Amino acid sequence: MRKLTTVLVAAMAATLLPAMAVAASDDVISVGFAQVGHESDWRTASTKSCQDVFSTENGYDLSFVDCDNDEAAQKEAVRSFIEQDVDYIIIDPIIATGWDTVLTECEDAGIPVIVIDRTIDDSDKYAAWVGSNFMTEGLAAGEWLKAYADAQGIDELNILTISGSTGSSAQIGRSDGFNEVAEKYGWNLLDEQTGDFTEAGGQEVMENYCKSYEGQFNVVVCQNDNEAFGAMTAMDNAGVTYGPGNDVILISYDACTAGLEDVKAGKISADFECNPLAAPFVEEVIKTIASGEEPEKEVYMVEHWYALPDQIVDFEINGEPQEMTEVTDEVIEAQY
Ligand code: GYE
Repeated sequence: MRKLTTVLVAAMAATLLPAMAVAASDDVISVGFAQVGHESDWRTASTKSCQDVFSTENGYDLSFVDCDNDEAAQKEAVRSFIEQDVDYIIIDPIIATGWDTVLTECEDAGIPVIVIDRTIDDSDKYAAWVGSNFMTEGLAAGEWLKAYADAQGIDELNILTISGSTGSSAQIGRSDGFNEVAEKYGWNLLDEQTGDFTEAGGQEVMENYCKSYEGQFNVVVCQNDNEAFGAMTAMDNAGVTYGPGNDVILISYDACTAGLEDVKAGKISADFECNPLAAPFVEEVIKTIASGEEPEKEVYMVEHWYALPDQIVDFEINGEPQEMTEVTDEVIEAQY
């Protein structure tokens, strides 16, 4: 771990002896990152964010493990970081529960754990969490749908959901938030099956939906953009039209670049952002811990709700007015 004295000595050495290499090996901060997998554009951006911030040039030694959506492999990865005696462990938990034992092992080893993105719901033995409010995302999608359907004069909503990986906090929050709104307004929730946050999963579920619910649905909610890409392929093949003015209102989450391109193209009706660029905030947490202070336990990412002008409507979440962002080429250009 980088110690203040080491830093000062290194700085002095740099001034006095510029020709000497000053980066002693104990200056390097070792970080183990147990990543969920590589299932989506969101995930690719999250991985890149961590690799960019925790780079060798920035003074880090990053052990990165892609856990390929396998909970057991993820716990193994964390235990291997304990074996390596890394300075910090970052976990993006595949599922929200079952963590207390391994977090206790981290605590016993004296290694601070920083949780990113998805939450751990059955243990608080970690230093900090940096991520998104998935419940808010679900509520936003629901309340937007209410305001949009009202504006369009659509009074019957028959909804199919393609959910994310079952038991992940992203899935739980988005489902709970959206379904709470659906119950409040008495919408017809026809079905909810998992597409595991992948394009192939989204396509497969939508192919089945197109057969089982032919002519019976007018809303499809995909819990991430990659599922929406797959769902669109399935609807194209089944002759179902989607997007503003068509058979189906298509709602998505993440708002990655390709997702926003589909909003701009009039395919996705509204896209609710989830921001994957958490690593700079994680670095702040590490610096706070290294300086001997206690970090904020929860840090929330800032997120936007995206649509084209005709789909931008006023709505509130628990009495709080929400702003929507128009998708333009500049917005797409700047997105992850
Ligand atoms: O929405 C999805 C990814 O955990 C918020 O996981 C993340 C989700 C994201 O695979 O695209």
